Amino acid sequence: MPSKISHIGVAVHSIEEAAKFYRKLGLEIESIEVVESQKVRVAFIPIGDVRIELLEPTSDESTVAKFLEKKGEGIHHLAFATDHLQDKLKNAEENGIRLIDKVPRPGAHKANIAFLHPKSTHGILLELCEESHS
Ligand code: CMX
Repeated sequence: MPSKISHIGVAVHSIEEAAKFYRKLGLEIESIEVVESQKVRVAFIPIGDVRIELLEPTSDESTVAKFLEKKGEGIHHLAFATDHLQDKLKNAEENGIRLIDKVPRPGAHKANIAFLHPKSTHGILLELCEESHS
């Protein structure tokens, strides 16, 4: 079973603008990277052993750009940390859960990730995240 919440993805127009808000609460960005395959720039803000993941689209074709256009800024996805990700995906599919990714793919922070479709999770875009321990 998933072991903890890894991070909470938040769609924003600008990481720099959003960072000003988090700084007022005493929270700082730990790292920023571009995930080319998802056409996003991501910034991680640690809070306890969870992170806020700010997601800024790098292209109009990014799924995050579409989300911002339709819904505006806000919570985009929830990520559960898990091990044995490929097995978890197989198990989820066998249990009738709709997968967006049948095979794990590289995400930020050297993690392997896969998404479950919000239509089969009661409305949340759910990411399963196999965190890197290196
Ligand atoms: N959370 C909850 N529901 C969502 C959602 C989200 N983030 N994004 C879309 N939906 C819902 C919509 O509200 C819509 O519901 P209705 O039909 O009831 O209106 C439905 O899903 C379809 O939405 P859409 O706008 O037509 O979007 P698409 O079907 O084109 O894409 C999704 C939706 C989830 C399949 C797509 O965003 C996806 O593949 N996401 C996974 C990849 C991703 O999000 N990458 C960015 C982050 C990368 C990272 O963290 O590294």
